[in-house]
Amino acid sequence: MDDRIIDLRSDTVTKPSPAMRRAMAEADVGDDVYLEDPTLNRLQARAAEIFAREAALFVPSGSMGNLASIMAQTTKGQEVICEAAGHVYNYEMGSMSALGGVLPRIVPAEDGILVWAQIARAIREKTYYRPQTALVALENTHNMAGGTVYPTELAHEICDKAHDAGLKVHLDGARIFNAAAYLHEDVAAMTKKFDSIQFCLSKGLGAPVGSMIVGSKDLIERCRVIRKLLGGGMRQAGVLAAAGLVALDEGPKHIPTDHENAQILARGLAKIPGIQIDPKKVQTNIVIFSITASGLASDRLVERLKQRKVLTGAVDPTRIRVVTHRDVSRADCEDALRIIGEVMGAGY
Ligand code: TLP
Repeated sequence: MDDRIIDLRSDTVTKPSPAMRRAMAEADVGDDVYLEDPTLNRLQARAAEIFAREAALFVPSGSMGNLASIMAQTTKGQEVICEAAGHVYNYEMGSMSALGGVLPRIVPAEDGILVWAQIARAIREKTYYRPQTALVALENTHNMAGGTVYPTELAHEICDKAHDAGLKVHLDGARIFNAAAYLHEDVAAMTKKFDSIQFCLSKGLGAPVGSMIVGSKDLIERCRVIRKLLGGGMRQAGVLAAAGLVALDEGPKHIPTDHENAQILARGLAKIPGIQIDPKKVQTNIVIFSITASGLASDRLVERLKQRKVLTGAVDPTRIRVVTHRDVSRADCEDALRIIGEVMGAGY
């Protein structure tokens, strides 16, 4: 093995591909605050087309995409039902409360996958003295549950019943293309009942920056105003959109390989003494394993692995996350397994 670093911390770490770099260098640009960036307009039109929706909006990050979608569909003092380990609740700085003035109402679910009965129990009764439930936010794939996928029927059922109860439904689809690859389904059909969808260009699809919100024209116009309010109005963003267009085109083709590599990692990890993981539960590109039986602390193992040029992430004191993406190969995953085995065996 050469000296290269195997970066398994996240699928956010990918570098732009040569095709992206070329497209970025050659992009036609204009000022998007005047709606005049032709490349950004093309990206938004393309995203809307892929999801079979009226409109789409480019935002700098998944966090802003989630927040703008939430703010566009709630008013202050209302509640948003979300899964207890969900990204929107745990990793977005409490922005829905800090900036949106709404409360997360969290519900724990097995493998991060909520079912309607759990959501129904968390809906507030309609009285004037209680906060009112406005929105349900689902996450597909579910990051901290280890990249788990919502069965489409279940997602549809939740949307239908939420709508019947007068609620909107937002999808944090940061990795919706990973879910689509796992299910062999189309993202438009999978997400057709959601009121708003946020997906990331900068994760499995490999773009350097950016996320998209997709939905109705009316939702997107409200999100555009909120994006500006949050400081996310961009100027010649076509250089980023150019990479996003390439990501939409070539990204989904790479995802099945990322999933195969995650399986290689999961099966290999399961054989290392002191590690617990059920490879059958790994559906996409995220592998979370426990090292409880080894008696080691995650931070320490992460540090030792870093010294051996394998980058991983500690989820908590006993669990570690590794994520596959287009910049790690099968050989990299095999090398990483060997190194993890050696480091664990050395009893660090
Ligand atoms: N996730 C990041 C970290 O923040 C944990 C990662 O490395 O996985 N929704 C989901 C499901 C996400 O996993 C993330 C990022 C976001 C939203 C936010 O996207 P960004 O980082 O673009 O704000």
